[in-house]
Formats: sequence, C-alpha cells, structure tokens
Amino acid sequence: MQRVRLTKQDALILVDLQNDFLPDGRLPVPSGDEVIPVANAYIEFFHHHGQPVFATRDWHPQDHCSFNTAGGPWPRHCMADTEGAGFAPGLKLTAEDCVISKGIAKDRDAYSGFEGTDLHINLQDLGIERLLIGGLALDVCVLNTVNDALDLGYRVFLLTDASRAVNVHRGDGDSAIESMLSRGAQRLELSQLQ
Ligand code: VGL
Ligand code: ZN
Repeated sequence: MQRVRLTKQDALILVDLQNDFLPDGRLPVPSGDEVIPVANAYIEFFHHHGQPVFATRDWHPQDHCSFNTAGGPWPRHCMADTEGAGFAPGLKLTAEDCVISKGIAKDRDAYSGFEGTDLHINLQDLGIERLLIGGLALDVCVLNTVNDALDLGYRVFLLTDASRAVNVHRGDGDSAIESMLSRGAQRLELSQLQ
C-alpha cells in the first residue's frame, strides 16, 4: 500500500459536512454520518502537522434556483443560518480552520468549493499545491470540487473513506470515482497517511 507523507504544500478540503446531507437531513446522503469520525481523524492529523483545513458549506438563500420550489433538481436544503446548514454535530472544526460558503447567489448553483469563492486565492497565499479532498456528496460537490482543483493544477488525493455518494441514479458514486481517477486524482485512505 502506497504511503503518503504530509508536506508543507498540503491542505485538507472537507466538502459540505452539513446536517442536511446527513441521513436525517433534507437532502440525505446514505451513510453520510459515517464519514464524520473519519473526517475528524483527518482534521486532527492536519492540525498535528500544522497544515490548513478548509471546510466548505452549501449556504443557499431561501429561494435558491437549485430547489424544487424554484424548478431545480433538489429539495430545499442548506438554507443560510438554518440548523440544516450547520456543520454536522461532532465535527471537530476549530477557530483556526477556514470555512468557505458557496451557493450563496440565488440564480447560480455552485457545486464546487472553488465556484464564486476565495478558496483558490487562500490556497495560493499559503503555497498549497496538493489537496486531500473528501466529504458529501461524493458524486456532486466532491466531484465538482475535485474537477476544478485538477483544472487549476493541484495534485489531488480523493479521500474515499471520508466521502459518500447520494446516488440519485444507481452507480453515480462509482462512475464519479472512475472519472476523478481517470482525470489524475489519486485515491487515498487514512491508513496511508504518515
Ligand atoms: C450538494 C446537491 C445540492 C452537495 C449540494 O453538497 O453535494 N448536492 N447541493
Ligand atoms: Zn446545494
């Protein structure tokens, strides 16, 4: 098994670990709750090595264009300042971690953490070149965040143990993984980190 040593060029990106994407939420990701302890282990590892942690969150207005009520594909979810938009209980983010809010504009969806945010600038300021990315949902916002990261020239490790797919269509999660790997992302699990 390939081992990966954390360097000064590495950052952790946790995508949308929010109440509405947990099994009891408004847009439930099956077994989404299982990733929280794993995400915590990654957070602790990064803190221990003094490397930055970014947590994206979906942060929609009440009438966001992606909602069924506005003709979009999803149930209403992650409305700004609601309980559903809050980070999962037990997620061990600290004040030093950086929160990136996305999907704020009513008329535009933003499935990627880079879309309409300062994520890329923040990472550049820190000299980050490699990203370890995981979260919810694997086949929606993780997929789009990984694709943008690859387009921007980052080396990307996909954290499969810290991700779960929503699988609107059967097999979406598996094809998302296939496509990220074929574009150059590498798969990584916690036990490979050193
Ligand atoms: C997401 C659907 C709608 C996600 C966000 O975070 O994967 N999925 N908005
Ligand atoms: Zn959304």
